[in-house]
Formats: sequence, C-alpha cells, structure tokens
Amino acid sequence: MSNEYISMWKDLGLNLESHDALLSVLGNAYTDIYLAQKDRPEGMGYFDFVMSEVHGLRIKELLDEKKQGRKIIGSYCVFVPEEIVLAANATLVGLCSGADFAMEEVEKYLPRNTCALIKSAFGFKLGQVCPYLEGADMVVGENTCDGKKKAYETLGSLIDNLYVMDLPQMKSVNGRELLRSEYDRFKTAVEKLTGVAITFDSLKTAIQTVNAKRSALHRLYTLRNNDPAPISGLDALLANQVSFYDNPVRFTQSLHKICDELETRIEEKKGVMQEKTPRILLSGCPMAVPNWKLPWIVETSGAVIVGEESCVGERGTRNLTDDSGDTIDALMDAVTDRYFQVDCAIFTPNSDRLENIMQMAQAYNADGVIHYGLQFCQPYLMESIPVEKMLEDKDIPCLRIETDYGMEDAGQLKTRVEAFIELLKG
Ligand code: BJ8
Repeated sequence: MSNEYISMWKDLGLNLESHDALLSVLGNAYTDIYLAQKDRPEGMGYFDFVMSEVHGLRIKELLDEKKQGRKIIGSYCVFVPEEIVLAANATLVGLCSGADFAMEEVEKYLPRNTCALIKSAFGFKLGQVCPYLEGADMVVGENTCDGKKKAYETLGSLIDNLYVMDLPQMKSVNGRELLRSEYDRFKTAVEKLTGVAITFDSLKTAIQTVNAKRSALHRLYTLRNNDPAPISGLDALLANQVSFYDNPVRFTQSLHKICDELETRIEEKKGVMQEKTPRILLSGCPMAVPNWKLPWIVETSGAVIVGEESCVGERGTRNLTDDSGDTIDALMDAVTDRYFQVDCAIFTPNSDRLENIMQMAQAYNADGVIHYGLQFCQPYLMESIPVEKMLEDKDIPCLRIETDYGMEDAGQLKTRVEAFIELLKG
C-alpha cells in the first residue's frame, strides 16, 4: 500500500488496522469471486481497476476535488437525486455497504433484528473503515423503511453532518407534493453547503449527465437478453455497484466500451456460459459492494443471472429524467416525477413493482426468478409473497431466499439454488 494512501486514510480518521483487515477481506473475495470467472469481457478490466482502487485512487480524486472546493455528499438510497447534487457542482457517492463489520459494537446501538444493510452502515462508521463516509461533507438519510428511519436518529449522534429527507409512503397527489417539497428543501440545503446556486443550465446539464449514465446501463441491460449471455450477472452487478462511486462521465464512457465489446461477442455467439443455460432474474433488496454471495452461488451452480430488479440494478436506473422543461421549476418537477416512479417496497400499495418484475422476466427471457430478501427487511420479505404468487400464476418458477451478509448459510443456499436450477432445466 502506498504511503500516500496510508497518510490519506489517517487524515480521514480511519482506523488503519481495521481498514487493512477490511481491504484484505475485500481483495480476497474479489479474487475468489470475480477474477475466478472465465471468459469475462476484456472491458471488465476497467471495473477490476476501479475496485482495486475503490479506497485508493477514487478517494484521492475526491479529496483533490475537495481541495478545489467541490463538496462530497453521501447517500444510502436511490431517492437522493444525483441531478440536484451535480447541478450544485458537488459529487454524490453511495454509502451503503454489503459487509458485516464491528457487529458487536453495532449491536450496542441497534437491535439484533435489524437488516444487514443498516447494520453494515453502522459497522462501517463505528469501525471507522469507510473513507467515503469520513470524507463526506453531508450524509443524507431518508425516511424509507422503519429500520432506516429510526436508525438515522441514532446515526445522527455518531456523525455531525446528517441531513434527513422525508419521503412519501403512497403514490398519491399528496405523496408527490411531499416529494417535490422535500426535493426543494434538499436543493436549498445543497446550495447552502456548496455555496453554488443551482441554475436552469446547471440542472439541465446535470440531468443530461445522469441520464447518459442510466442510458449506458440500459444498453447493458438490453444486451443481456441474448443467449448465450454475453456477460455474467456478477459482472453486470459490479457495473451497477460501481455506478454509485465512479465519476459519472468516465463511468458512462467505460460502460459503452464494454457494450461495444458485448455486441461483437453477441455477433460471434460468444458467451460467458453455454447457450440454453438457465436464465435467472434476481429481484428484491439492493446488493451493495461486496455483497456478491447470492449471485456467486447462482452462477457457480449452473445458471446465469440476466437482470437485477433492485436499486443496484433496474429499480434504481429504469427511468430517465425529462430534460425538456424550459424553467428551473419545470426541471424540478421532472426530477420529482422521475423519482416518484421508483417502485421501492416502502410504498403502499406497490403494484408497479409486480408489473415491472413481470416485464423484466419477459424482456430477458428469464426461466425463473429468485427473490432476494434480507433477513428482517419487512418491506421486501412481505412483498416477496405476492411476487411469488404473481409469478406462479404466470407459470414462472420463483424461489424466495431470505439471508444476511454472513457465509454461514452459503452451503444451505447453494443446495436450494441448485435444486431450483434443476427444476428450471425441467
Ligand atoms: S429505494 S430499496 S435504496 S430504501 S434492506 S434498509 S428496505 S430493511 S434498502 Fe432501499 Fe432506497 Fe428502497 Fe432502494 Fe430497509 Fe429492507 Fe434494510 Fe433496505
């Protein structure tokens, strides 16, 4: 590890010993899960590099930007509009994490039966191992599920720059009004933080930048409907995960390069697995880095993942923001309308999600759906039952998985996934 990085982490207040331990676990998992895959597109080399530098070069870049006066805003949810952040000349980074850390400490602050995603966020804070969190000028929490909502009250006692955004629970006229007023309030807070007034032009440009990133991801998603699959689900998940950290313009260019390569692969009928490999749609809770357990189990059990109905996937990127408005007010409306379509399970009722799952299963020719619910995540575990029922009614097999970030259940999960894949082979 370069001395430059070590002093950078020290200056951020990281616990160097714990941070080393985390990086070593992350590096080993990446080697065993990602680098062990066969026939990966060459363009994935870019994402391998980004991941190898996720706490190094990327942090240095962000800190260099900070020296130039640019602010960093961290978020735990796809309801935080990147458009508004970019328009104020700030950078948005994802803070959700997909690994258990400092769990004993965490359980002094949160009940044991809290989902792994929330616990992980606390573990990374209490263990002082997240340079994104430590480097952020503002951390945005959101009133989504009860777990997060209440956890932010406690997180606010551990960090001094938490901003909490209220969110509607229903897709009603009032709900939409609440979202719009919360985005106005957020815009004002970001302007205050950055000292930059958001203008019509800066918001329009930001919308176009974020739309371009999402469109590149859409291109990737569409290419995955080919058989043989030109890219693994693990690698596509990685692209989605990296989209939360990377510079958006560079990310978009790199992803298009991979898509060019995938198009050639498709023409040559070259895939990561053989033709007619069972195709799985994953649906449910978001998978943050380094939460690769279930995709790894699925893709080492004889199936390929062809889509992610998740916030680290299509739920987070499906919709573009209309940039055709001719006033700042119209653009703020467009931002609101775009996010109001996100079909998170915190909404009630949430029938859009069922329709979107069905649409994705059909578009990607999925043979089956695996619903991924984190233990103690009531919104997604509750919704998994109507999801399964709807799919069964359409003769699409569904396997409901409930798990956490630990590896203790990996063997048992593999047995269930293998049995499901056998069923799909029929
Ligand atoms: S928009 S999915 S990113 S809230 S897993 S913390 S729901 S108990 S993450 Fe999410 Fe925004 Fe919705 Fe997406 Fe709660 Fe469930 Fe835990 Fe969750």
